[in-house]
Parts: sequence; structure tokens; C-alpha cells
Amino acid sequence: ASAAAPLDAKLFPKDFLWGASTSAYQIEGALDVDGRGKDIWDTYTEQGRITDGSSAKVACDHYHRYKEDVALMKAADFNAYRFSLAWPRIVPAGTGAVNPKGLDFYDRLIDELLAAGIKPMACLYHWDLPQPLEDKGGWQGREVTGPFGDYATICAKRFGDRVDTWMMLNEPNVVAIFGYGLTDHAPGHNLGEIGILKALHHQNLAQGTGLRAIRSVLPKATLGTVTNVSPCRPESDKPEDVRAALLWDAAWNRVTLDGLLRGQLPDIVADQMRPFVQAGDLELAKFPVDLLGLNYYGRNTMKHEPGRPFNAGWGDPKAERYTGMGWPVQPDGLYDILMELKTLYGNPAMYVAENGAAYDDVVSPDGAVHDPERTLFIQEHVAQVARALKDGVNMKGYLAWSLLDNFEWAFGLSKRFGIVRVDYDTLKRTPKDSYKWFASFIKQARGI
Ligand code: GBH
Repeated sequence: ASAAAPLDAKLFPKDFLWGASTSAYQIEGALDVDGRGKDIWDTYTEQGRITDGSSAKVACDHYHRYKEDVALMKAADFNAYRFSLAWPRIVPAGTGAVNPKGLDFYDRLIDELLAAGIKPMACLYHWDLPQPLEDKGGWQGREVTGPFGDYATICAKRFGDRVDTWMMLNEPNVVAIFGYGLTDHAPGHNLGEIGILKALHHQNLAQGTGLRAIRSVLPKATLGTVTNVSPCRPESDKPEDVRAALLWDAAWNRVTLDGLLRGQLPDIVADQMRPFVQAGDLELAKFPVDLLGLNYYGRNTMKHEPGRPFNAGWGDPKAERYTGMGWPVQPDGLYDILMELKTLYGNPAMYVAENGAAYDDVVSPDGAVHDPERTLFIQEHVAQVARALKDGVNMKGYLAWSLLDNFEWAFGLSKRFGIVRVDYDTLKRTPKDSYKWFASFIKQARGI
């Protein structure tokens, strides 16, 4: 049973950040427009690996409809919005020539957000690695690090007069585990434990490089990164399950956070990592971030499963509810991981950068979308953030995933995470009940 927490808008400071997150590849569409280069998700799609056979070619057509989308955020009184800049739009080959039309699009978007009173929180990399960089080994090698730093500098110089909050990567753990270990995400490799750990380490180096690049352009900016956090617990107290959970905790949470916040390798995987960790790497990975973005979807309940990376399999036989992805609904896991991070890392400033759920929404005859399960999901997680705040966790904001139904990676257009529905035939946006509830809650919390 989960620990329910009260939900009272008065529990939040007036300057708390409220809004939603999106990512470029999932919403923009316009993949062949204005000089954008090819990325690893284009390739993964061409390989026929999207389960519903769809693609992100149009997606929400946000590239052309961003004004309408910003208006939806404004109408809900968001004071923050996290989006990603598309590396292949800005530096189409990953390195070398810059694409002015790519930069222009983000100029328009940022100006629109500022005019609406919404803080733009820019994330540099939400999984859209330029294909030429993957062809050189992608996150398996350290060669990506330099180009990432150059791209960060380009963005800081161009947008730094208007964007004050910069996040480096989205979920390096998910990229490493699903992209290089389990094959479910682009580039779709199965390179085992060492492949996962390499991808984690090289992303740590990119984070350190990008953070320093931006700091040197923007001395006062708020800098951080975004990772997926989850309490990793064993399914039973059998020693092999306990060990699987500890190893998974290292791969999921610790390699990224110990690298960034402490400049350390977790003991349990240090021997596996040492062969590719070079002198100076741990110093480069470490950076005094101003703000840490956390994506939370649920707990990782681990059991021993030989033949899997780190001998770990997922299972959660005890969950009471599941989302439309089949993921367990575990709001109190958010509280638990926030308390864990507070203790382990000295209570850094943190915000929920993503939290939400897919459900099979139905459009009512009157055109409304009643999504009580998604509304409850958001309410329960916001309540756990309030609980953590009360217990001293340094929480700065809560952003829902996602503003719009969008291209859900390998599941294509078949899974809907939006608080706003997108009709993929007409591209019409329809705010769901969850959006309406969230808007009314934000009003109360901000004292509007
Ligand atoms: C995020 O990743 C992404 O940042 C975002 O782009 C994406 O659209 C969104 O979430 C929704 O998926 O099978 O019960 O063990 C989420 C990463 C990894 C979270 C797999 C859930 C499996 C849960 N996800 N994890 S379970």
C-alpha cells in the first residue's frame, strides 16, 4: 500500500516552478525541414523498430504550431516549461557547420515563451544524437564529448541573453541502459554491462564538458542536468535479489549522480569501469550544479535473472495499479528517492522535470477527454513532492510529462502521455480534464 499524502496548494512556495516538459523529437515533426540533419531515431524508425509503424515525421507539428502550444501553457498559468533543443537541427552533422534556420526556430519559441511569462528551461540533449556521431561510435566512445561541448557553446551564445536555465542531458541512464544494453531505444544495441557503463561514463564526460562550456559563456546561469531516478529495491531478501538491486541502483542512479556530484565511481561497478576511465575523467565529470532535474515514473523492483545485464529483471507483483504502459503507479517512491538524494548528496536544489502517465484516453461525444486516472496520478505525485518539501527536501518545481500527446519513442504515436490531446489526423489540440485540474491547482499554488 502506498503512503497517501495530503494535497494542499498552500504547501508550496509562491515562486515554485509549475509547468510541463516536452522534447524536440517527440513533438516538433518537420524532420526534413529547414536543413535538419539525420539522427539515431530517424535510423531506428527506418529500421522498422517502432511498434505501431508510425514515425515522428509530423508528430504534433509543434515546429509550425508552437504559438498555439505556448498559448495553452499560458492559459494554464505555467511559469516554467522544459523543452529540448535539437542538436541535429542546430549542428546537422553533429560537428562542423551550424544551421541558421535551426537556431531561428528556437529564437521564435523562446521569444514566445518569454512574452507569455514562462521561464524557458532548455535541455541540450533529449536522445536525438546526430547520426554521423553514432557512426563514430556514439556514446560508446569519448569522441562525442568535444562536439557536445561545441554545440553547448553555440546554444549558450545564441540564446543565453534570454535563457537562464540550462540542462545538459535527459536521462543518461535510460539512454545507456535501453539504447546500448536492452535495445528498446535507439541506437538499439545489445552491448551488455560494459556497453551500458561506457555509455554512462561518456555521458558523464559530456555533462561535465557542456556545463563548463556554458558556465564560461554565462557565469550567472542556472546549470544542471536531468536524470531518471528510481528507488531500486529487491523483490525479496534473497541475497541474489539484494545484489541485483544494488547493481541496478548503481547503473540507474549512482553512476550518473556520483559522477556529477562527487566525481566518484560507485564501488560496486568501479572495477568494471576502470579500464575505460582515464586520468582526469572523474574531475571533468564533477560539477557544482545549481539545479538537478529528476524524472520519476516509478520504482525499480529487482529480482535475480541470469543472462540479463547485472543479473537483474524487473518485477512488481505487488503493485495495486498500473498505467497504460503497464508501469506500476507508486507515488510514494518519489518521496523515497527524494529523501535518499537529500541524504546522499547534501540536499541539492532539485525539481521534478518529468512525471506523468499514459492511458488509453477516450474522446467523449461532446469532445471532452475525461482522464481521471491521469489526473489522480499527477495529484498523488504532487502530494508526495509536498510531503518531501515538508521534510526539508530542497524542491524547486514540478513539471508534468507531457504537455501534449506525442511520439512515445519505440511505441510511436500509440501511447498518450499528454495533458492535452493531439488528434494526429487534424493536429487539433484538446485540453484534457487533467490539464484543467492542473491549471486550477497552479492558480491556487501561485496565488493567482
Ligand atoms: C521518459 O523516459 C523520457 O524522458 C520521455 O521522453 C518519455 O516520453 C517519457 O519518459 C515516457 O516514457 O517497466 O515498470 O519497470 C522514461 C524512461 C524507462 C521509465 C522504463 C519507465 C520502465 C518501468 N522509462 N521504465 S517498468
